[in-house]
Amino acid sequence: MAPDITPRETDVLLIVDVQNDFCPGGALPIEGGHEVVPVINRLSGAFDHVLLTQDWHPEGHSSFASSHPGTAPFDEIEVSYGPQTLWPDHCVQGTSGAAFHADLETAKAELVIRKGFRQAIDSYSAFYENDKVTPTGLKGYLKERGLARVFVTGLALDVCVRFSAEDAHRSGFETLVVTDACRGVNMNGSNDAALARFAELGIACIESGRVG
Ligand code: VGL
Ligand code: ZN
Repeated sequence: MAPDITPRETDVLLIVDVQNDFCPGGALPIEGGHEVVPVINRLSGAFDHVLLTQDWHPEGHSSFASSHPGTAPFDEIEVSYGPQTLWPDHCVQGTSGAAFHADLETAKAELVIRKGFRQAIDSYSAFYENDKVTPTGLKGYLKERGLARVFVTGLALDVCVRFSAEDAHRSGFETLVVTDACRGVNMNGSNDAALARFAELGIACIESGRVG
């Protein structure tokens, strides 16, 4: 496919959670998670602005099933801000599982947004924590710098990529998801549900080959 989208000075590549724990062999492995790395590395070269997110939980985080006796990973519980899926312990601060995939090119990144570091609240989105109101500061960063269009990539398509793309859209940024630069957990059709929601909201889904 010949590239027909040339990144502008006001575009950002947002790379969500390309961390060891989300790749095969990690604590919360996503099938083919590592396959996004070369796709994202090529895209990074085409953008002036590259931003990373890093899932970054304290030990015993409230999103871990191990913190809730009688539950198992992938159960859903009700918490103060609504339903919360419980996960295996993952991306614990300072561990190798929380590190970026070794082949991910991170040197160009201008900003790393860490999220999920508050004990009592999970944070899927790069913009807002799971209560939908506690900001990470990313919206202000983008607005203040005049960055207007966000290309979202990374892991997981149906969790942190989905929430980040929806919040980018609702925060007033033109939002595109680069589908072959993402992989999902895909529980009960959640990949398709994410794509359907993108279509509903007018979030474009594109192939990485269009960017160059
Ligand atoms: C994620 C589940 C739990 C993600 C983070 O990065 O998509 N998924 N924490
Ligand atoms: Zn997490």
